[in-house]
Amino acid sequence: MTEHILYTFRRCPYAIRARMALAYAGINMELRELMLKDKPTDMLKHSPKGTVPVVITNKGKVIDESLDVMLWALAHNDSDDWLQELNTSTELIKINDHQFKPLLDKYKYADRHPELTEEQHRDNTLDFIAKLDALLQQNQFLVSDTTGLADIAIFPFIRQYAFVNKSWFDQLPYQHLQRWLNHFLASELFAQIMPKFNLYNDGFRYHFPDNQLIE
Ligand SMILES: N[C@@H](CCC(=O)N[C@@H](CS)C(=O)NCC(=O)O)C(=O)O
Repeated sequence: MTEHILYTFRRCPYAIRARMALAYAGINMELRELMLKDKPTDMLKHSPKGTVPVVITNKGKVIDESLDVMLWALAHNDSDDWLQELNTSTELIKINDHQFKPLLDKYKYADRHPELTEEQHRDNTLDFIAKLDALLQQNQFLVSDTTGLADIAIFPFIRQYAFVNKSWFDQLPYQHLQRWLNHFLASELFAQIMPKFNLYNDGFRYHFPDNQLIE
């Protein structure tokens, strides 16, 4: 049987959330690593919008939005109930993707947005950061005391945010968010989906989630 195919880029937060859900669900796939400036033509043929992640199922269905990839994975297997409190989670993810992410990009690439200083761009992110910390003060994770969809969908963006200036992030008065970030950074699931893969355009393909090179 043909395998499902995953086009991915290691550091992309959307691709990270998708790989975490796919690995958690234990879905076997063929992983194809790419660089954004050199996208495989066969990926673009299936998904001309040219963003990662892209999944092509063994039935030929194209899934090219990261949240849809996560939901597809969890529909196969969700043994720890990541789909709990789905409406609350989806609302939080929407804020992350549509409000926080643009502010994160402006902070991360402040030199491209000289209308404000880096500190001013950073200040604009703090409402969401404080909101997450407040949620994590109430529960161990964002919507309950166990990991859910929102945690995995948002974690890669907070990781990116924290590492813009890690020493600044670490001294923020947001210890719940720091604890939560550290939990996922140290998790086996994150380690499992972050090895460095050679590029599909250089002829390399891998089994996922066991990360074995396909000979
Ligand atoms: N809404 C999309 C966004 C995905 C996205 O923007 N991914 C970035 C990489 S992190 C991308 O592929 N950008 C295309 C490019 O830079 O050429 C999703 O959730 O999958």
